[in-house]
Amino acid sequence: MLLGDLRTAVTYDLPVKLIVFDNGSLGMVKLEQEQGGLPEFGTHLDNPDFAAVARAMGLTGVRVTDPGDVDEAVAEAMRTEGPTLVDVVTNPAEVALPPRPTPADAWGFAIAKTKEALVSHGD
Ligand SMILES: Cc1ncc(C[n+]2csc(CCOP(=O)(O)OP(=O)(O)O)c2C)c(N)n1
Repeated sequence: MLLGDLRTAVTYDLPVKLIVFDNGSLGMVKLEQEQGGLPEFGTHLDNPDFAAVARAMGLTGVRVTDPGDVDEAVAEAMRTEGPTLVDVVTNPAEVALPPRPTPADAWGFAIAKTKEALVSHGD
């Protein structure tokens, strides 16, 4: 979804509810790097507050940083008329696993983490 799409939802008063799973990361790319034994590189995202972005675009924006607030935030979004975005900050360590992790994936992950440890200890 692009920024302009948010405004389209406002222009046409679309009753859409958008949920952002904000893990601050190109998580899939990070996983692929790790599978291949490569240290993580360039996958961190310096994300803005997407609820604030949504508000600037005319939607209702709700930001969740505490897991205990998810239920209420979703309920609020469903109660609210018009387009609403819920920005849920998630744990980037909750990495999606490959559908069927293989020993080769595990080996790649071990190599990647070893390289990362060696680089960080070299600081
Ligand atoms: C147009 C396009 N460019 C590049 C890719 C390659 N790609 C696959 S997953 C991914 C990262 C997606 O990151 P994000 O949207 O933050 O989701 P996450 O993997 O963290 O769940 C990229 C760049 C793609 N699928 N489509």
